[in-house]
Amino acid sequence: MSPTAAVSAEEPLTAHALQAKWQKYWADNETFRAGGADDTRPRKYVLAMFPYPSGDLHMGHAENYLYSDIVARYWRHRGHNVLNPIGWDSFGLPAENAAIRRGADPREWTYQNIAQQRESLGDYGVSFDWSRVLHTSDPEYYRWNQWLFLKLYERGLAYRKESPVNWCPNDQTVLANEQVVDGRCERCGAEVVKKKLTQWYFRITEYADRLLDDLNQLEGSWPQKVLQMQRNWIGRSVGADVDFRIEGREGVVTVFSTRPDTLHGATFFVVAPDSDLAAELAASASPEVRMRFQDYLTQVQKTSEIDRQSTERPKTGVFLEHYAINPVNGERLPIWAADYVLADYGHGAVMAVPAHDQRDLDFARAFDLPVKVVVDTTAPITGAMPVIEVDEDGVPIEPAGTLDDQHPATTGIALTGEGRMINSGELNGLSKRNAIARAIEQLEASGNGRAAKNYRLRDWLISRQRFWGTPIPMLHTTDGRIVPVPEDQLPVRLPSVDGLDLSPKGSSPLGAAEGWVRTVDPSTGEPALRDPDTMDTFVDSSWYFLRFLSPTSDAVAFDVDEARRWAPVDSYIGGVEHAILHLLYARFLTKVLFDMGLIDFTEPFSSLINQGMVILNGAKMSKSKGNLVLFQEELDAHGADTLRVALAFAGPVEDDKDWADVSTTGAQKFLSRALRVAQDVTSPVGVPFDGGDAALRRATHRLLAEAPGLVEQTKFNVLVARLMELVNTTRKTIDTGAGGADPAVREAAETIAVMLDLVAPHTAEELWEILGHEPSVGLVPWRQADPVLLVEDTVTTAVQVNGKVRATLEVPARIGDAELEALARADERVQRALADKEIVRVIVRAPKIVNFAVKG
Ligand code: ANZ
Repeated sequence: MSPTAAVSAEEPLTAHALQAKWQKYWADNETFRAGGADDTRPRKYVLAMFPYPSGDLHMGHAENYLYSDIVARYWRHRGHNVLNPIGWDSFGLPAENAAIRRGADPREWTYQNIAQQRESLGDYGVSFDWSRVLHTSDPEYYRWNQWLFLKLYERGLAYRKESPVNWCPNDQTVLANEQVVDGRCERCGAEVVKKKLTQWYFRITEYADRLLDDLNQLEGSWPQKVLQMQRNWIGRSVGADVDFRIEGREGVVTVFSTRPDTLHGATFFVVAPDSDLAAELAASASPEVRMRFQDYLTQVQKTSEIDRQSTERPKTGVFLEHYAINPVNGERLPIWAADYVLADYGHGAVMAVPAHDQRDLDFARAFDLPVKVVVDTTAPITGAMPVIEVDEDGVPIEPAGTLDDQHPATTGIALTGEGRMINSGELNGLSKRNAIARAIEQLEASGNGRAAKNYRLRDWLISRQRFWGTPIPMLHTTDGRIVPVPEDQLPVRLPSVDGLDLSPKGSSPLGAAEGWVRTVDPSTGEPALRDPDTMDTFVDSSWYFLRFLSPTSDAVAFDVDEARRWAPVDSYIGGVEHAILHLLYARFLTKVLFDMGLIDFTEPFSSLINQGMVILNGAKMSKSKGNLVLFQEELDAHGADTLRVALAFAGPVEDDKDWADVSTTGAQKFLSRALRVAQDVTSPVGVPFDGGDAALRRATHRLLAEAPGLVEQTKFNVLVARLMELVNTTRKTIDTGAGGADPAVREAAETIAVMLDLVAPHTAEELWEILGHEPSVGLVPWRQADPVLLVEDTVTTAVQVNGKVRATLEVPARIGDAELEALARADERVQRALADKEIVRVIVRAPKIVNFAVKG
């Protein structure tokens, strides 16, 4: 063909022309715009975690937005009014760091990247409602972060305190505990140190119980692994606070213990070396101990929390020459400073019970401290009758040994199991569980303690000393008061970056924006300074799903009626890297908004889908390794539909997918085959389907019946496999059966077009048009399977015993060998024929024959 020849009508469109054609149609017709308040269809809110605009999209995004698109498209076909919005999580350090490197404005970098990502997502054919786009770095959005902050402040849930914080010396910023991985900054890898600073916090700990208990609502709808990670992160422990006096000191020192039953077994007392108490006690010790303590403290401050808790490290510590008095028996317990006790958990001090706690035992053995057993774990605890266990020959099994054999001081293994109390006064004879309850009663009665709970969860540190974030809407007056910016003065906009030095230096660059930071206290007219810190970007993403419901409102953060209609999110889709923080914060804010009476639900995401990663040759892709597969490049090379089919087919949603094993060629062939099938249909639109090829009709209806379950259980790869099968079966019928005129062929081709829309929407629209229909296929309802066509064909099987037919059975034509054998064995006539005989061999040839060879 000459290069100047016009494209003929028969020549198939290239993938890119197909994309352009249908994307224009969708945009012009706003095909995927969510229906408004008057839309009576049931609603579904489908949301993929919104992207951070750092450079190009990668293959992880390709996967994420494909899966959410499959779910969104599916519900439209099922007659739902679907909301599937997109926005950008566009504040944060990478923009600021890029701006520092290039001396540019973080805004430019951010909004350029957003434009590029937006184009890629458009090219990919995702059915977003493009009328609702939001960017968290727009003042129209972050204004509501500030509003939320003020609401939390009013409720006592936002507060300021001085405390040791995680400090990244490289990024010169504070990090939340969650952003410290193995003692290093999650972002840059620098070793994190502790620094005392005054910071803003959200009081998430006040919601700890609800955050934990409400996870039960999500059982079965969230991945088990994520539920467990949330539970561990909150880390509720139940036990008692016990008050100890210290000899020669006023007042009491409280310890938290999950095992108040073991109080009589306490043989020493440990305080965190970096606690105020340790410093106080060391100060009144001998000069030698004071020095030893100082050296030890210096060493401890360099040790990460993870290492401090490691059971592998030898135990270290310093005796502080002081004694605590055990409130239950008056015993003197030597007080040690040791790093396995953490300053900011419980009360930063423990009663050490080496017989029943492994850490205490390791310490006791290292420093030769006494070990006193108070729970006999060899004693039976089930009732008065000892249970004698016997082995399979009826010989009694030797008891596990006596307490002497198992003494922790000799074995080095703490006794942590069930047992009966000994050496514990009134508690003697009780089981561990009853003894815990009894010990708490005694502590409460004597005034020496009380029931208590403890959480691993800490309050959420939200202030950052950086530019590219939401300014905290608070003012500092000259007389030292802190006052909120009145709501009607929001947003507090970020100043221009001109003239500001953004490089990290330990205080916020905003503090140097003279014209911005100097203002007046609106209630007095006196001069005041703005708080120069900005908010952690996790604040932005903790409520964005609500903003999508009324993204342009300048009257409210979100419209409460819209929230009643749409929220909570029905399906939330994203990577498991957000299993803890983002989800926990969104859950927290949701509960706060519920308490404010603004929403009527307490969990933001009714179901959660976590996708696996896209890796390359077994390795995680990363810029630094230079093994990145770029989304836009793949899109340019293969076209959206091929890429989408290849990814959907690559494996189960939650599994990692190795791009090296993904076949775009296979995907592309499948799509061409589907197109040819549609082109070969010659029957007219509207032809009645009954009377066509029966086998093909059954295949079509089997898929109609099976597909909803496959999508709802996120088995997208199986759905693609089934579609491939149906395309092949249809091809065969065209080639060998009644040809393209058979109505069953049209029925199959139309079914393929409508289902293919989930994974390959451009091709599906084209199929639908070729088949003579009006667009959009994306809104065509999925047909119901005809039950009559689901009844399987049956055949007659002969069941023989030594070659003689003993029974005949009607069985499904597609039965497997094992199933058929089981049916044969269950038949009464066969059982009679087999009675008392030994079966030596069974030959099964499903679905026709079963033969039992027997002896005797
Ligand atoms: C006495 C005892 C006896 C304990 C026993 C355990 C077993 P979880 O379950 O993690 O909450 N503990 C308390 N505060 C601590 C701190 N700041 N740093 C390190 N350890 C601390 O652990 C609670 C238990 O950890 C508490 O119960 C306390 O030791 C210790 F047989 O008290 B236990």
